[in-house]
Amino acid sequence: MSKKPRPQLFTRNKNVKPIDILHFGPGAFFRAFCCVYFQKMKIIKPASINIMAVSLVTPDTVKKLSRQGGAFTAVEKSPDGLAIEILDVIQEAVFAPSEHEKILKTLSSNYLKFVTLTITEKGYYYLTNSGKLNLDHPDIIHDLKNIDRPISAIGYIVSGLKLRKEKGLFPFTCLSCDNLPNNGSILKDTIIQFSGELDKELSNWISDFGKFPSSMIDRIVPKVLQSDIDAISGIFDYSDQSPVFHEPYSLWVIEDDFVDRQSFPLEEVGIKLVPNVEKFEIMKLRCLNGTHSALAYLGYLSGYKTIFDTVSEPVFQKYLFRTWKMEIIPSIDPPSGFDLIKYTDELFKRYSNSAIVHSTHQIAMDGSQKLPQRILGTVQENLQDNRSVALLCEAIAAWIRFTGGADESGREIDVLDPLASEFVECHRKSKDVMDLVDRYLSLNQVFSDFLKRNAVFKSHLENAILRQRERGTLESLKKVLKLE
Ligand code: CS2
Repeated sequence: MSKKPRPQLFTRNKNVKPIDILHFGPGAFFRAFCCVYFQKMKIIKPASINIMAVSLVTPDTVKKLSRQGGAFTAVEKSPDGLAIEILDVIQEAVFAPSEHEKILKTLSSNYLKFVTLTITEKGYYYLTNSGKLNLDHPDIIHDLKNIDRPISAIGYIVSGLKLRKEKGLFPFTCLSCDNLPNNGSILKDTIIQFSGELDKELSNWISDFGKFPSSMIDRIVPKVLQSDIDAISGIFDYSDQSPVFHEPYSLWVIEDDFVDRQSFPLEEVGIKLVPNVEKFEIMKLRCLNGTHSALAYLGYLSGYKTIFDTVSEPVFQKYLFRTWKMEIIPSIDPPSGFDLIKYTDELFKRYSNSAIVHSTHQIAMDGSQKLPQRILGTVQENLQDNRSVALLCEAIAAWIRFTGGADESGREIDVLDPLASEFVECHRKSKDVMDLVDRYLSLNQVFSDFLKRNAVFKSHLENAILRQRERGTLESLKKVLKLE
């Protein structure tokens, strides 16, 4: 343990300072990743890191953080032990439905420099197939009608920018920290489309003066369980109801494109600023998130609860290394200075961290939002360039089976996904495996026109589903990997 905690932070009376960063989505990832960097910045520039953390969906984290004056413990876990740090950069945590006026006031304040977001893929309301904002989504319909009382992050940002324009202020920088390729451009496009529906002049102003740098974020942060909180309570000499747990590794790469960059010592705290982040994002999304999702579906169906358990099985180790070598690495043009073999060897070490309990079920959620950028883009390029796709198709087949809602012993799976009811329909109505694959391929949100029409892709999926059903997932993989 590297640090002795200082319990007075949890009860301190804060001198309220103007908010300079407003964050949407104060879940574990934000707190175990962004806040660790912000804490380091605060040491360099004590006056300038005061965060308002806004939860749009649930009040739980806000309640817990508020009771602790915004402070919480970040616990780094490695097989060698724990390292503990208390982070106190959150000045105020608010639950949006009960504090919308306060949020809009902060968004339109002269002091605010940054709006950061970890709202997960579905929080952007964009259609993966077309890149367009989903104007039919009930939240977007609501916000377009009630821009002074929004419910989505997109609605809040546009409402805040509108107020700033009226006051004659500059926009703030909007920094997306979600696992999407070109997350800054996606955010910008959705904001421009949304504001264009309201007022063309506003959307032109945002387009001219707004800044939406893309970023690549990387740290494994599992969901916090009550059992984790209980397990560590014995080692603190204070009570923390809202700790977060993370691995030692961390990398944050941001495009150097800000409204006001001087305010924050970004590079001094280890953030990499680059002219274009795309190569970093593609490398990370395909090598890390792609195999995370593959291991999540294949591992879950084979009875493994965590990534560590899954990669401890030699068949999955073979699957992982062969998938990287044959199907993922050949599709990537890495950022300069990155060796993809070393990079994936390091990923394997990170997955093998026995102290990190990262559940396959957690990673499996929201697959309809994740697969396009994690796996399907790689498969499409491989098909176009005549490379192998068999191993990644095993993972897509496992996703189709997983989202059917029952595991190999017939136990129910809790499928968490915006398309969950569509998946149930696909399985319920399908006559046979060919029909099932056709029904999945017709999900416009997930599959590109190229993949829908590709016969090789379709037959790989059908064969993989049939084989996995007949032999079980693990035995099926052995066959594909020629291990039997
Ligand atoms: C994971 C990611 O939950 C998931 O879908 O793949 O959260 C992953 O742990 C991070 O992107 C690692 O940087």
